[in-house]
Amino acid sequence: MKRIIDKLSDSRRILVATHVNPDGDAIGSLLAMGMALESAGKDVVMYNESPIPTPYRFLYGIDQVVHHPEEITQCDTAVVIDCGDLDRVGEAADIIRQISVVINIDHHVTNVGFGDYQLIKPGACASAGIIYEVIKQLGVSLTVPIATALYTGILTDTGSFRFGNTSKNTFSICEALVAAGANPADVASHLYGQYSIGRLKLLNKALDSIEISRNGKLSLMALTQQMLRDTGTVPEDIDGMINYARRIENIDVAVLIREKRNGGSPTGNNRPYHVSLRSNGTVDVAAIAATYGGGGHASAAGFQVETALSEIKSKIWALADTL
Ligand SMILES: [Mn+2]
Repeated sequence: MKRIIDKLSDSRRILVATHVNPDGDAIGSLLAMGMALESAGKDVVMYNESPIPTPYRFLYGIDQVVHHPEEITQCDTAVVIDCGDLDRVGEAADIIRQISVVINIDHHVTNVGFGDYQLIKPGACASAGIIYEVIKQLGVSLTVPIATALYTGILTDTGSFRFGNTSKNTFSICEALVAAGANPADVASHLYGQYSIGRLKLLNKALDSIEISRNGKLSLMALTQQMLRDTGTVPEDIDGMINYARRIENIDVAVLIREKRNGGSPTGNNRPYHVSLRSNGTVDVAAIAATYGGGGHASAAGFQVETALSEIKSKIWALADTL
Protein backbone atom coordinates (compact mmCIF):
# COMPACT_ATOMS: atom_id res chain seq x y z
CA MET A 1 0.00 0.00 0.00
CA LYS A 2 2.74 2.46 1.02
CA ARG A 3 4.62 1.98 -2.26
CA ILE A 4 1.42 2.52 -4.22
CA ILE A 5 0.62 5.73 -2.35
CA ASP A 6 4.17 6.98 -2.98
CA LYS A 7 3.89 6.12 -6.66
CA LEU A 8 0.55 7.92 -7.00
CA SER A 9 1.98 10.96 -5.22
CA ASP A 10 4.90 11.04 -7.66
CA SER A 11 2.68 10.73 -10.74
CA ARG A 12 1.59 13.67 -12.82
CA ARG A 13 -1.09 12.37 -15.17
CA ILE A 14 -2.95 9.23 -14.11
CA LEU A 15 -5.28 6.94 -16.02
CA VAL A 16 -7.97 5.20 -13.96
CA ALA A 17 -9.70 2.32 -15.76
CA THR A 18 -12.18 -0.44 -14.96
CA HIS A 19 -13.73 -3.41 -16.79
CA VAL A 20 -16.01 -3.55 -19.82
CA ASN A 21 -19.74 -3.81 -19.07
CA PRO A 22 -19.13 -2.12 -15.74
CA ASP A 23 -21.15 -2.95 -12.64
CA GLY A 24 -21.73 -0.61 -9.71
CA ASP A 25 -18.39 -1.50 -8.13
CA ALA A 26 -16.44 -0.80 -11.32
CA ILE A 27 -18.19 2.55 -11.81
CA GLY A 28 -18.14 3.63 -8.16
CA SER A 29 -14.46 2.71 -7.79
CA LEU A 30 -13.55 4.45 -11.04
CA LEU A 31 -15.24 7.72 -10.07
CA ALA A 32 -14.06 7.71 -6.45
CA MET A 33 -10.43 7.01 -7.37
CA GLY A 34 -10.53 9.55 -10.19
CA MET A 35 -12.07 12.32 -8.10
CA ALA A 36 -9.74 11.62 -5.15
CA LEU A 37 -6.67 11.84 -7.40
CA GLU A 38 -8.00 15.10 -8.81
CA SER A 39 -8.35 16.44 -5.27
CA ALA A 40 -4.73 15.42 -4.73
CA GLY A 41 -3.82 17.74 -7.59
CA LYS A 42 -3.34 15.10 -10.29
CA ASP A 43 -4.29 15.31 -13.90
CA VAL A 44 -6.73 12.38 -14.33
CA VAL A 45 -8.25 10.43 -17.21
CA MET A 46 -11.17 8.18 -16.19
CA TYR A 47 -11.77 5.44 -18.74
CA ASN A 48 -14.37 2.77 -19.30
CA GLU A 49 -14.96 1.21 -22.70
CA SER A 50 -18.71 0.63 -22.32
CA PRO A 51 -21.66 2.98 -22.02
CA ILE A 52 -22.64 3.70 -18.41
CA PRO A 53 -25.83 1.79 -17.46
CA THR A 54 -28.72 4.18 -16.75
CA PRO A 55 -29.07 3.53 -12.98
CA TYR A 56 -25.51 4.81 -12.39
CA ARG A 57 -25.78 7.99 -14.41
CA PHE A 58 -26.86 9.99 -11.34
CA LEU A 59 -23.35 9.70 -9.91
CA TYR A 60 -21.37 12.92 -9.79
CA GLY A 61 -18.45 12.98 -12.22
CA ILE A 62 -19.97 10.37 -14.57
CA ASP A 63 -19.73 12.77 -17.55
CA GLN A 64 -15.97 12.94 -17.12
CA VAL A 65 -15.60 9.24 -17.96
CA VAL A 66 -14.17 8.79 -21.46
CA HIS A 67 -14.98 5.77 -23.63
CA HIS A 68 -12.45 5.88 -26.47
CA PRO A 69 -8.88 4.59 -26.12
CA GLU A 70 -7.61 7.57 -28.19
CA GLU A 71 -8.47 9.81 -25.26
CA ILE A 72 -5.81 8.09 -23.15
CA THR A 73 -2.78 10.31 -23.74
CA GLN A 74 0.44 11.12 -21.94
CA CYS A 75 -0.31 9.15 -18.78
CA ASP A 76 2.68 8.21 -16.62
CA THR A 77 0.65 5.91 -14.36
CA ALA A 78 -2.41 3.68 -14.81
CA VAL A 79 -4.64 2.45 -11.99
CA VAL A 80 -6.65 -0.56 -13.15
CA ILE A 81 -9.47 -1.47 -10.77
CA ASP A 82 -11.77 -4.52 -10.39
CA CYS A 83 -10.11 -6.38 -13.30
CA GLY A 84 -8.86 -9.93 -12.74
CA ASP A 85 -6.86 -9.63 -15.92
CA LEU A 86 -5.68 -6.53 -17.80
CA ASP A 87 -7.64 -7.61 -20.90
CA ARG A 88 -10.85 -7.01 -18.92
CA VAL A 89 -10.50 -3.28 -19.68
CA GLY A 90 -11.13 -4.12 -23.35
CA GLU A 91 -9.56 -2.36 -26.30
CA ALA A 92 -7.38 -0.06 -24.17
CA ALA A 93 -5.35 -2.96 -22.70
CA ASP A 94 -2.52 -2.56 -25.20
CA ILE A 95 -2.29 1.17 -24.58
CA ILE A 96 -2.16 0.53 -20.82
CA ARG A 97 0.67 -1.99 -21.28
CA GLN A 98 2.76 0.87 -22.65
CA ILE A 99 2.19 3.13 -19.64
CA SER A 100 5.33 3.06 -17.48
CA VAL A 101 3.63 2.25 -14.15
CA VAL A 102 0.55 0.01 -13.92
CA ILE A 103 -1.17 -0.41 -10.54
CA ASN A 104 -3.59 -3.32 -10.17
CA ILE A 105 -6.26 -2.94 -7.47
CA ASP A 106 -8.81 -5.73 -7.15
CA HIS A 107 -10.73 -8.16 -4.95
CA HIS A 108 -11.14 -11.09 -7.36
CA VAL A 109 -9.49 -14.33 -6.16
CA THR A 110 -8.70 -15.13 -9.78
CA ASN A 111 -6.62 -11.95 -10.31
CA VAL A 112 -3.56 -12.94 -12.35
CA GLY A 113 -1.34 -10.34 -10.68
CA PHE A 114 -0.62 -8.19 -13.73
CA GLY A 115 1.05 -4.78 -13.48
CA ASP A 116 3.99 -3.28 -11.60
CA TYR A 117 2.20 -2.92 -8.27
CA GLN A 118 -0.66 -5.02 -6.93
CA LEU A 119 -3.18 -4.40 -4.19
CA ILE A 120 -5.35 -7.50 -4.29
CA LYS A 121 -7.60 -8.31 -1.36
CA PRO A 122 -9.90 -11.26 -2.06
CA GLY A 123 -11.48 -10.73 1.37
CA ALA A 124 -12.65 -7.20 0.51
CA CYS A 125 -16.40 -6.87 -0.04
CA ALA A 126 -15.83 -4.76 -3.15
CA SER A 127 -13.02 -3.00 -4.97
CA ALA A 128 -14.68 0.17 -3.65
CA GLY A 129 -13.78 -0.98 -0.12
CA ILE A 130 -10.11 -1.15 -1.10
CA ILE A 131 -10.31 2.22 -2.87
CA TYR A 132 -11.73 3.66 0.36
CA GLU A 133 -8.50 2.61 2.15
CA VAL A 134 -6.34 4.00 -0.66
CA ILE A 135 -8.15 7.35 -0.51
CA LYS A 136 -7.67 7.49 3.28
CA GLN A 137 -3.96 6.80 2.85
CA LEU A 138 -3.73 9.50 0.17
CA GLY A 139 -4.93 11.94 2.80
CA VAL A 140 -7.75 13.19 0.57
CA SER A 141 -10.98 14.13 2.31
CA LEU A 142 -14.14 12.14 1.58
CA THR A 143 -16.40 14.49 -0.32
CA VAL A 144 -20.09 13.71 -0.84
CA PRO A 145 -19.49 12.64 -4.50
CA ILE A 146 -16.61 10.34 -3.51
CA ALA A 147 -18.51 8.83 -0.57
CA THR A 148 -21.59 8.29 -2.76
CA ALA A 149 -19.57 6.57 -5.49
CA LEU A 150 -17.88 4.23 -2.99
CA TYR A 151 -21.17 3.47 -1.25
CA THR A 152 -22.73 2.57 -4.62
CA GLY A 153 -19.86 0.15 -5.31
CA ILE A 154 -20.23 -1.59 -1.97
CA LEU A 155 -24.04 -1.68 -2.05
CA THR A 156 -24.11 -3.33 -5.48
CA ASP A 157 -21.21 -5.78 -4.97
CA THR A 158 -22.70 -7.05 -1.70
CA GLY A 159 -26.15 -7.49 -3.30
CA SER A 160 -27.45 -4.79 -0.92
CA PHE A 161 -25.60 -6.34 2.04
CA ARG A 162 -27.10 -9.78 1.41
CA PHE A 163 -24.10 -11.72 0.04
CA GLY A 164 -21.44 -13.61 2.01
CA ASN A 165 -18.86 -10.88 1.37
CA THR A 166 -20.79 -8.56 3.71
CA SER A 167 -18.80 -8.22 6.93
CA LYS A 168 -18.36 -6.04 9.98
CA ASN A 169 -15.73 -4.11 8.03
CA THR A 170 -18.26 -3.52 5.24
CA PHE A 171 -20.49 -1.70 7.70
CA SER A 172 -17.57 0.19 9.27
CA ILE A 173 -16.65 1.54 5.86
CA CYS A 174 -20.28 2.34 5.04
CA GLU A 175 -20.66 4.10 8.38
CA ALA A 176 -17.78 6.39 7.41
CA LEU A 177 -19.25 6.91 3.93
CA VAL A 178 -22.68 7.83 5.28
CA ALA A 179 -21.01 10.13 7.84
CA ALA A 180 -19.28 11.80 4.89
CA GLY A 181 -22.60 12.41 3.17
CA ALA A 182 -23.53 9.30 1.16
CA ASN A 183 -27.32 8.99 1.28
CA PRO A 184 -28.44 5.31 1.39
CA ALA A 185 -32.09 6.03 0.52
CA ASP A 186 -31.14 8.25 -2.39
CA VAL A 187 -28.63 5.75 -3.82
CA ALA A 188 -31.10 2.87 -3.41
CA SER A 189 -33.87 4.78 -5.17
CA HIS A 190 -31.62 5.42 -8.16
CA LEU A 191 -30.42 1.81 -8.31
CA TYR A 192 -33.58 -0.11 -7.49
CA GLY A 193 -36.46 2.34 -7.61
CA GLN A 194 -37.60 2.11 -11.19
CA TYR A 195 -38.04 -0.40 -13.99
CA SER A 196 -38.83 0.48 -17.59
CA ILE A 197 -41.81 -1.42 -19.04
CA GLY A 198 -39.40 -3.05 -21.52
CA ARG A 199 -37.26 -4.35 -18.69
CA LEU A 200 -40.29 -5.84 -16.98
CA LYS A 201 -41.31 -7.59 -20.24
CA LEU A 202 -37.75 -8.87 -20.59
CA LEU A 203 -37.88 -10.18 -17.02
CA ASN A 204 -41.05 -12.04 -17.99
CA LYS A 205 -39.18 -13.75 -20.85
CA ALA A 206 -36.20 -14.43 -18.61
CA LEU A 207 -38.37 -16.10 -15.96
CA ASP A 208 -40.15 -18.09 -18.62
CA SER A 209 -36.81 -19.40 -19.94
CA ILE A 210 -35.80 -20.97 -16.62
CA GLU A 211 -35.11 -24.71 -16.71
CA ILE A 212 -34.09 -26.90 -13.76
CA SER A 213 -31.61 -29.77 -13.92
CA ARG A 214 -32.78 -33.36 -13.31
CA ASN A 215 -31.30 -33.39 -9.80
CA GLY A 216 -32.91 -30.04 -9.01
CA LYS A 217 -29.61 -28.40 -8.06
CA LEU A 218 -28.98 -26.15 -11.05
CA SER A 219 -31.19 -23.53 -12.69
CA LEU A 220 -30.59 -22.24 -16.18
CA MET A 221 -31.86 -18.98 -17.65
CA ALA A 222 -31.19 -18.01 -21.28
CA LEU A 223 -31.61 -14.65 -23.00
CA THR A 224 -31.23 -14.03 -26.71
CA GLN A 225 -30.72 -10.90 -28.79
CA GLN A 226 -34.19 -11.49 -30.21
CA MET A 227 -35.68 -11.09 -26.72
CA LEU A 228 -33.88 -7.76 -26.30
CA ARG A 229 -35.18 -6.60 -29.68
CA ASP A 230 -38.74 -7.73 -28.89
CA THR A 231 -38.79 -5.77 -25.64
CA GLY A 232 -36.77 -2.74 -26.76
CA THR A 233 -34.16 -3.33 -24.07
CA VAL A 234 -30.36 -3.23 -23.92
CA PRO A 235 -27.90 -5.73 -22.37
CA GLU A 236 -27.61 -3.71 -19.15
CA ASP A 237 -31.33 -4.36 -18.54
CA ILE A 238 -30.35 -8.00 -17.87
CA ASP A 239 -28.34 -6.98 -14.79
CA GLY A 240 -29.53 -8.77 -11.68
CA MET A 241 -31.99 -11.11 -13.42
CA ILE A 242 -29.88 -14.16 -12.62
CA ASN A 243 -30.77 -13.64 -8.98
CA TYR A 244 -34.30 -14.90 -9.69
CA ALA A 245 -32.83 -18.19 -10.89
CA ARG A 246 -30.46 -18.30 -7.91
CA ARG A 247 -33.22 -17.84 -5.37
CA ILE A 248 -35.24 -20.89 -6.44
CA GLU A 249 -35.44 -23.36 -3.53
CA ASN A 250 -32.78 -26.12 -3.36
CA ILE A 251 -30.73 -24.54 -6.14
CA ASP A 252 -26.94 -24.66 -5.59
CA VAL A 253 -25.89 -23.06 -8.88
CA ALA A 254 -27.71 -20.65 -11.17
CA VAL A 255 -26.56 -20.13 -14.75
CA LEU A 256 -27.46 -17.31 -17.11
CA ILE A 257 -26.59 -17.72 -20.78
CA ARG A 258 -26.77 -14.42 -22.61
CA GLU A 259 -26.28 -14.06 -26.35
CA LYS A 260 -23.90 -11.21 -27.09
CA ARG A 261 -24.57 -8.69 -29.83
CA ASN A 262 -21.23 -9.02 -31.52
CA GLY A 263 -17.79 -10.49 -31.08
CA GLY A 264 -16.49 -13.29 -33.20
CA SER A 265 -17.91 -14.28 -36.54
CA PRO A 266 -21.05 -16.37 -36.14
CA THR A 267 -20.91 -19.45 -38.34
CA GLY A 268 -23.94 -21.72 -38.68
CA ASN A 269 -25.67 -21.95 -35.31
CA ASN A 270 -22.62 -20.67 -33.44
CA ARG A 271 -23.11 -17.40 -31.56
CA PRO A 272 -21.05 -15.54 -28.98
CA TYR A 273 -22.43 -16.13 -25.48
CA HIS A 274 -21.60 -14.84 -22.05
CA VAL A 275 -22.27 -17.37 -19.31
CA SER A 276 -22.75 -16.10 -15.74
CA LEU A 277 -22.58 -18.49 -12.79
CA ARG A 278 -23.90 -17.87 -9.28
CA SER A 279 -23.50 -20.20 -6.34
CA ASN A 280 -25.25 -20.38 -3.01
CA GLY A 281 -21.81 -20.84 -1.42
CA THR A 282 -21.43 -24.63 -1.53
CA VAL A 283 -19.98 -24.74 -5.04
CA ASP A 284 -16.92 -22.78 -6.23
CA VAL A 285 -18.13 -21.37 -9.54
CA ALA A 286 -14.85 -19.47 -10.15
CA ALA A 287 -13.20 -22.88 -10.58
CA ILE A 288 -15.87 -23.92 -13.10
CA ALA A 289 -15.50 -20.63 -15.02
CA ALA A 290 -11.71 -21.04 -15.06
CA THR A 291 -12.03 -24.32 -16.97
CA TYR A 292 -13.64 -22.25 -19.75
CA GLY A 293 -11.03 -19.49 -19.57
CA GLY A 294 -13.20 -17.22 -17.41
CA GLY A 295 -12.91 -16.02 -13.84
CA GLY A 296 -14.59 -14.36 -10.90
CA HIS A 297 -15.36 -15.11 -7.28
CA ALA A 298 -16.28 -18.41 -5.62
CA SER A 299 -19.93 -17.34 -5.55
CA ALA A 300 -20.12 -15.27 -8.77
CA ALA A 301 -18.15 -15.95 -11.92
CA GLY A 302 -18.46 -16.03 -15.69
CA PHE A 303 -16.94 -16.94 -19.03
CA GLN A 304 -17.38 -16.34 -22.75
CA VAL A 305 -17.98 -19.01 -25.34
CA GLU A 306 -18.78 -19.11 -29.04
CA THR A 307 -20.95 -22.11 -29.80
CA ALA A 308 -24.52 -23.22 -30.45
CA LEU A 309 -27.01 -22.62 -27.64
CA SER A 310 -27.92 -26.32 -27.53
CA GLU A 311 -24.22 -27.19 -27.21
CA ILE A 312 -23.55 -24.96 -24.22
CA LYS A 313 -26.80 -26.06 -22.60
CA SER A 314 -25.84 -29.72 -22.80
CA LYS A 315 -22.47 -28.90 -21.21
CA ILE A 316 -24.31 -27.14 -18.38
CA TRP A 317 -26.62 -30.14 -17.86
CA ALA A 318 -23.56 -32.42 -17.72
CA LEU A 319 -22.08 -30.08 -15.14
CA ALA A 320 -25.31 -30.22 -13.12
CA ASP A 321 -24.99 -34.01 -12.87
CA THR A 322 -21.68 -33.57 -11.02
CA LEU A 323 -23.23 -31.37 -8.29
MN1 LIG B 1 -16.16 -5.86 -7.77
